[in-house]
Amino acid sequence: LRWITAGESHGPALVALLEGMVAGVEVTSTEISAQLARRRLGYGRGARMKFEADKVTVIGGVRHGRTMGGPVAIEIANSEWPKWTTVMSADPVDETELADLARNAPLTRPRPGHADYSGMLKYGFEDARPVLERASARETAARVAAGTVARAFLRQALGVEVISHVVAIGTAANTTGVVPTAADMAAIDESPVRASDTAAEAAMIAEIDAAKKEGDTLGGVVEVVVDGLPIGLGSFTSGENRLDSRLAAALMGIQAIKGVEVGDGFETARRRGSQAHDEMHPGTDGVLRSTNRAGGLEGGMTNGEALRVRAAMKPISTVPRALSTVDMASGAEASAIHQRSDVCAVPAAGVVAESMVALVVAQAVLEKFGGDSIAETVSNLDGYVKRISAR
Ligand code: EPS
Repeated sequence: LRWITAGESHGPALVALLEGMVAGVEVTSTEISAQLARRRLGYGRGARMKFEADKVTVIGGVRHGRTMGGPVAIEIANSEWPKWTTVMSADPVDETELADLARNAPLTRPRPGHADYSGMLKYGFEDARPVLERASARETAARVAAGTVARAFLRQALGVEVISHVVAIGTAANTTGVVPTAADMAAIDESPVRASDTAAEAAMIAEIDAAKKEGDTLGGVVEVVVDGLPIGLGSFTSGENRLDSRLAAALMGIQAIKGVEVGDGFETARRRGSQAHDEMHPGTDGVLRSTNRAGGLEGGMTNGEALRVRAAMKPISTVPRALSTVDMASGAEASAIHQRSDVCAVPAAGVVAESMVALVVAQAVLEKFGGDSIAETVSNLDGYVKRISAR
């Protein structure tokens, strides 16, 4: 399974391509739109989320609500495109018309923390526009669209749901240690910050309000959980086969993610061995564990416990209280670009992280069990499950 996206933040549309998905997975554009709607929510997002709409069209790979085995192509048209037809035109435009457009004024004051500075130098642009258009986290809409197909596959082949919750926003954190289950998802989606703990939710909202008042932005931490995966997805045989390395790469590839933890992650490093691992006991239905500090992964393979990974998002780098920078046109000290921004996009990052985890896990499932149709994948999986449970 592989995927790619194309498109710019203010372009006509984003496109997601997913290749290698088996035939027979039930998925509709309504379902994709529902996932995209989840990504747009969250307390602390900016004005653009309100006036812009994601319009989904499945371009290929699906017929009558089922995948056909070929590449799945999904277009997410941007309802704001009419305002950008000249600035973002793919074809050459009249230079004088462009020069008159305030919207096209060159962006020469790179935002610290953003791709602007290195991108301008690396690609030889005197204007940050072409950098920020593609670096923008708007692109995550396309990942969520592709991820919807992956999560439909996981639900239909394995009966598992990919869920997430916000663990921290700024210094406001959920310290309960309670890991939510699929049954908690509706309540988490109801929470304005997608928190699973009401005390933490109130503190997170207060922290967003305070940051907004002070012209500032906030980051945070999200946790993705997948319970019910078969033992043995991923492999210890080499670094790139380890499922944790693949999950980390996929999560780090999300805009603004600065850290990833598997299970108890960095906390595990502070513990002694006797307190760091998950002891095993004989059970009627296989081995039993009373803890899941490893986050469901040992030796780069799923071990039958809930998969649990966290991603840390930095505060959004378009800071209203503009940061100091250098004007790349004049070389003079300046204030960084700022027109508008979200205060916090951590709740949305949770939905994006779910999508990336769904894609990586679906890829590992297809690698292990293969098949051209979902029925074939399931039959291969059943044979394997029988074999390992006979031991
Ligand atoms: C983004 C900046 C904002 C966000 C955008 C991501 O856009 P603008 O610069 O036009 O205000 O609204 O996110 C989305 C549009 C989206 O759909 O998530 C950025 O710089 O990453």
